[in-house]
Amino acid sequence: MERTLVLLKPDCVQRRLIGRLLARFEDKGLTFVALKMLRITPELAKKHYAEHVGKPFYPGLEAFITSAPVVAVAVEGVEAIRVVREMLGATSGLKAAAGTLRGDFSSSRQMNLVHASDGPQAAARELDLYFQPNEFCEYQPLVASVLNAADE
Ligand code: FUP
Repeated sequence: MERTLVLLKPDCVQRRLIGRLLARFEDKGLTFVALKMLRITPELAKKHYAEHVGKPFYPGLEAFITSAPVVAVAVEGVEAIRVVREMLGATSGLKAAAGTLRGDFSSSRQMNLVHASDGPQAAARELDLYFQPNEFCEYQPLVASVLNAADE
């Protein structure tokens, strides 16, 4: 089992796509174990996008990510980090394959609707940025026995 951070970005919230995008993760069989709406501050943006601070596109990226609320979700599942990244598609909605979230709903590199952690280290760091330890809800999904074989 892995946990990864999914962020539904301001364009997703503004376009009323929260429900449709969250449904895709549930349809896949992934489990939400924490979920909140929040407004990202410039300080949090600099932590989240630490690797991009200082790049030419960063000021625009920060203005965008702080422009409206986001929805942060801790998503759990077998190989969830890779599976979720593949569900998103390539960074730019113009290049993302049809069938992916960005490929189906976005035509932009910046306004690409959704973020997901790109590896185990990023997942741990990003989940810690958005959630306190006591905000994770532990429960046994009753559908688990029909989503995966016992040895998967
Ligand atoms: P991803 O891992 O797919 O979220 O993409 P990156 O970490 O490469 O980029 C982070 C965010 O910066 C993306 F949502 C898109 C945005 N970005 C730009 O707005 N302009 C650029 O030139 C590159 C990235």
